[in-house]
Amino acid sequence: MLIRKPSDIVPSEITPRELYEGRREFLQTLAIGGAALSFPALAQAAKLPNVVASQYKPAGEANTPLKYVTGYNNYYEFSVDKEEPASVAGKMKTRPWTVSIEGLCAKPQTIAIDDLLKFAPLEERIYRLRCVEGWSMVIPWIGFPLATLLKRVEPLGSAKFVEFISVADKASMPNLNRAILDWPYTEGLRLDEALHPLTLMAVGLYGEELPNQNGAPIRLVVPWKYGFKSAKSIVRIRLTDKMPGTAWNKAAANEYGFYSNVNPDVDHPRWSQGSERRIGELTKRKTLLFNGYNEVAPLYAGMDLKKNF
Ligand SMILES: Nc1nc2c(c(=O)[nH]1)N[C@H]1C(S)=C(S)[C@@H](COP(=O)(O)O)O[C@H]1N2
Ligand SMILES: [Mo]
Repeated sequence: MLIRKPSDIVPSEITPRELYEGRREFLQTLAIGGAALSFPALAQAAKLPNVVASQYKPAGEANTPLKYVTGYNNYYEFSVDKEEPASVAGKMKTRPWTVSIEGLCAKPQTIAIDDLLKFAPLEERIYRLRCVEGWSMVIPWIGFPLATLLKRVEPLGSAKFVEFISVADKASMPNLNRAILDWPYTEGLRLDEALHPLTLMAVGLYGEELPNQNGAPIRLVVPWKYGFKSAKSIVRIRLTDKMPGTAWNKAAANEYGFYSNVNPDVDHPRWSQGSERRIGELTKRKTLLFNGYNEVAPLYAGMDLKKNF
């Protein structure tokens, strides 16, 4: 088994293959319609009933076509290639599945996924997802606010942060044998960020249950932060009094901070954050502070966002 220190991770493993190989035609191909890419046929997914229509929709921006949303993914437990998760992730079993919510709360509990699906009215919310690598999508998610779930366990006054822990399923995830990240994949939010109404527990997209490669059966979506904050296939949520370590921060602290708010003025050491390419489009667009979700600005009042990146 290959165990390496984070400092041994070579950029080729954390840079999209199409970029370091200089496949410049790649995104163009995506824009033209994916002719050169073989997107696998979609597995039969269950339609989610009684979904409330969205009040959340970026004005004047088209949804990213389903084949890109489900065919171009970051899911490192399965592959560091973006086209592979679609065909590899199908092996992961998402039933039975439970999520335990524990730590500094009065009523810790473990909830089965099928109860979570009925747990709160499901709403469609169309959010931008901005990856730190410089691409973005507009995705019609289906889910419920994380706040609904957190309020149910009654966080204690001492709880200040929330840690999210993804599944580490050796049977289906080939990369768990490689020290690419410190598995299981973990992420974290400050409690007030976690309680913000924009923070969503997503259980579906485009009207159906989440495909495995997008984080089935339940994943986080934090639309004003870089995509990696939105942990997939969550099994455990922990309330804590200390800022939790996160998988990417442990791998490269100078590249991935705890906050990771989308910010065009704070560049990543290897990627400019000033602009982004919407998957499926040819011209780049300017990246917006907080990914355009200005309503979260009060969460960071008085904070130096260059230091707290
Ligand atoms: N468990 C887990 N969650 C993860 C990742 C991952 O590799 N493993 N990748 C992150 C990154 S870098 C991004 S950009 C988004 C991509 O979500 P999508 O494939 O649904 O677009 O998932 C995030 N959540
Ligand atoms: Mo990402």
